[in-house]
Amino acid sequence: MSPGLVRGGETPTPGTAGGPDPLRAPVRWRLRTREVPLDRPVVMGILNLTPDSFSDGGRFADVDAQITRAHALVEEGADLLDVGGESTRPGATPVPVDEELRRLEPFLARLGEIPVPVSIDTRRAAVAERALDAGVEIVNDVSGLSHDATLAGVVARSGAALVLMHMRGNPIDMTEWARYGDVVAEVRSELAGALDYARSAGVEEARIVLDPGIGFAKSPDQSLALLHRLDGLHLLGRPLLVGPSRKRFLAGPEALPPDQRVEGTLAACVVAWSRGARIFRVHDVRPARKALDVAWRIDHAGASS
Ligand code: HH2
Repeated sequence: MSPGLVRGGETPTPGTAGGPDPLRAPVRWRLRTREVPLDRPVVMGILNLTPDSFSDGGRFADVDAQITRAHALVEEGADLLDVGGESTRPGATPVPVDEELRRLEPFLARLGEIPVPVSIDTRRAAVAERALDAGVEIVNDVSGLSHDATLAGVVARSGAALVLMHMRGNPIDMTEWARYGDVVAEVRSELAGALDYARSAGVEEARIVLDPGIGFAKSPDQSLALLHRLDGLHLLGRPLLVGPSRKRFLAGPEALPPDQRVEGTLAACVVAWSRGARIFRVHDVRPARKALDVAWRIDHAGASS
């Protein structure tokens, strides 16, 4: 058995998972103080306050540059921002919690200047607590509550929204865990376990969205297969977030570097939208906004003609 998200949840049947099928029914995502409608694509802009993130590490070292970047992402069309102080790329060395907090603190102290809801990308309860004190609305845990046993309680007590992402192992060893018989069925079952665990810890279901964890304990082919069969995750009855942005599965035979994976990111987002994903975590907000808005207009063409 693999470590990580392996609580072995049951796969619910449609209509019994509590909540409408996000592929068919417009739903809303309940954050801490407001709700986000999910009938249109929701773009979550990435702001990594790290020296070593695989795509944007080290770009925004001082707090003025971070705040300027946050405003630029909002101006480009981000509905939400996801802020992180620890890289979780394959092979990344974990940072001590004090260092993660130190990286985030100047930005969190100025959180009130950010006009959209902010998510904290962390696996740690202490970091989530500080970010929640500062006013974040969402906790985005790439470990799906498997890293820190106290994080679920922190989320439940705060009334924050929660992104439960699928991974196995940890960033150092996760590539070894990329072994699946049926990647969609196994991701679904393991996410179902994480969802049960979050609910039993007191996190309200309406606040939870699920994420297949593109590139986390997934080979490039497994990431492609998950996007291809993304609708297989709707049985869980919760909205889906995807984070394909600039990831390795987009490198293709040309081995494109991260900054040349923007077009691939857009293709992945649009396909994911058409298979029912509703929230898109991206570095390149402006093109993602444009592409997803066109996808939405195509979906709704004919209604008024
Ligand atoms: N991907 C990354 C980080 N956080 N969160 C969710 N919910 N889904 C994802 O796919 C996801 C995530 C990795 O990307 P990035 O933040 O750009 O890189 P790094 O981990 O190197 O900071």
